[in-house]
Amino acid sequence: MLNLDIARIFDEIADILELKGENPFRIRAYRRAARTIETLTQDLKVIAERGGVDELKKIPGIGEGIAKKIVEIAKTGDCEKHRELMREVSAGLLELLAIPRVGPKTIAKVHRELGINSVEDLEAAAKAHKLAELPGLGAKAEENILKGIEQYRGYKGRVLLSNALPYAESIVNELKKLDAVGRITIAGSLRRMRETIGDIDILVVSKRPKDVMDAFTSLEGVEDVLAKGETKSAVIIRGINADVRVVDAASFGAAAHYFTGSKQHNIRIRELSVKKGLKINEYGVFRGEERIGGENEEDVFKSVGLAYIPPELREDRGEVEAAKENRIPKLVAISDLKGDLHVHTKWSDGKNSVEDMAKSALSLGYEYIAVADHSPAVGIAGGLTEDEIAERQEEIDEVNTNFEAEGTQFRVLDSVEVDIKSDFSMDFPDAILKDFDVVVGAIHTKFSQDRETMTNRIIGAMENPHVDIIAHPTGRLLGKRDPYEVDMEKLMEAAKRTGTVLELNSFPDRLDLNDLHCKMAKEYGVLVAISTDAHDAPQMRDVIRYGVATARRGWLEAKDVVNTKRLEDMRKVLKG
Ligand code: DGT
Ligand code: CA
Ligand code: CA
Repeated sequence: MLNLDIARIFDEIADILELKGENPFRIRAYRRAARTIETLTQDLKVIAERGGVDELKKIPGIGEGIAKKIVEIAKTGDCEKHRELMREVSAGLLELLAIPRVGPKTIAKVHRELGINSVEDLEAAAKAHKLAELPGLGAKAEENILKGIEQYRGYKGRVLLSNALPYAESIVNELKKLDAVGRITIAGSLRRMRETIGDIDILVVSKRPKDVMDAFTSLEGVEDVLAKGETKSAVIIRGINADVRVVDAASFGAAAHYFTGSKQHNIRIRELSVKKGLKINEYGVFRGEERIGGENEEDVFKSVGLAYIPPELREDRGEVEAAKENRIPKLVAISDLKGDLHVHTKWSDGKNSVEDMAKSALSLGYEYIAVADHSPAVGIAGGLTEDEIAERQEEIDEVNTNFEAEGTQFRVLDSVEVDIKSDFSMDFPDAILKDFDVVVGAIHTKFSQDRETMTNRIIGAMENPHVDIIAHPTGRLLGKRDPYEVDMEKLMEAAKRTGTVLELNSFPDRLDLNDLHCKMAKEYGVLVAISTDAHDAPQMRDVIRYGVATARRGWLEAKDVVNTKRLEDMRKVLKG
């Protein structure tokens, strides 16, 4: 039982309560608990077994009722409340909740009024214009719902990288405990760190494949065994498909290469091998009948005259040509980062104080953070007023003075995530913006403006002499919200011209800039800031890997990333 499983149960409870139109406060309590649990560093099951309800209640965001349920889940794998609610709704109805743009209130309404129970029902009703007749819904809503269904189908069956990677890592850790398991690796899109994952692929070297198959198909969390063979099995584990294949030690590298893909990359490698009179497949590299390599992945690349290509680049986006000419970039790594230029604190919608965030950053080996709390326009996020800026400044100064006094090289930069308003103005006047160390501009409203307007709105912000960084430049939320329309080429040109940095927001459902945009930024000579947008200290640590992975998929090296620079060098490349 992982923390994520417990969070999933509470989210499902909240979903069903929403469908039933129950008390919003109760719903919010479950959601809050789920969010807290997701980012917790300790294992909840361990806490529940050791300290029970009393110790659980000490965790902020977890009250008596939730704590009792955690104890129950830790003991039995589920709780009665969840089972009871799951009995009340059909699977089809629950599935409707996953459609972007359609909220639980709407679903409850169409279910009650029209007996809609599935995605297919909803689509048919929208197409027959039956929804538009319901109170509170209209033609526009109907159009929106159809768009949402289309988006949903596009993502269906795929999960966010962050939802698959921790599970895959825990499968690997479990299997590693077996004597029968030798080398083991994650393969597939997960090893390439794509932003969404179709299924988990794992390769294992073992002389006793049966032991591996037995262990894998009976792991905790396995919901269904789809296939169990001598060397290959497939299961559904915590809602995600996962494959494990056992291979010989002599084939491990060739298999790792083949099953890491991508398919397009593999095809290119196969073409090269044919030209050299070789055969490359998942079993090895062969000249005629003779195996000339395959134990290590390097064998595959070497045999066709290529330098090693890191998994993140294997998308047939120029990596084969680069490897031929020995110009594979030295990709940026988490250890290159010297700071985080977008975090929140209690002063807006964050959970931790300035000092907590700073200490946490220090423990990650950083030298600076920019506390970019929201500006007032983002009212629900507790935007900073002018008075609060001054009060917050005192706290920042005190934290910095304390670090200096103890000889710690660390600096909190005073910063703001200032709203770029739909009328193109900034949410703070220049007279205020000029005093911040770092200004992060961001769009939070009116995503529906047309492409030209949106492009000019962002370029306008870049032309402001105080705006250093543009946060999450396309506004997308994977699986929930499409990016707004922008002319990315024009944004890149303007960023280059104005010396504005573009953010790669590391939140797993944002990853914005995406991989292709990062590659574009590099080609334009635009610097990227890999930031977390963390709203609490654990997030700062947990989500950065997804941002760095995306930067690597975008070919970025340390020199392309502004927050790999030491403080003084970083400040020199920001405006002013
Ligand atoms: P996913 O699971 O949809 O996120 O994407 P992948 O890339 O993990 O794809 P998957 O799981 O279907 O297959 C894993 C790898 O196996 C894939 O990246 C490349 C390799 N592979 C699978 N089918 C083929 C194929 O028909 N031809 C070639 N050359 N390689 C294949
Ligand atoms: Ca896969
Ligand atoms: Ca697969």
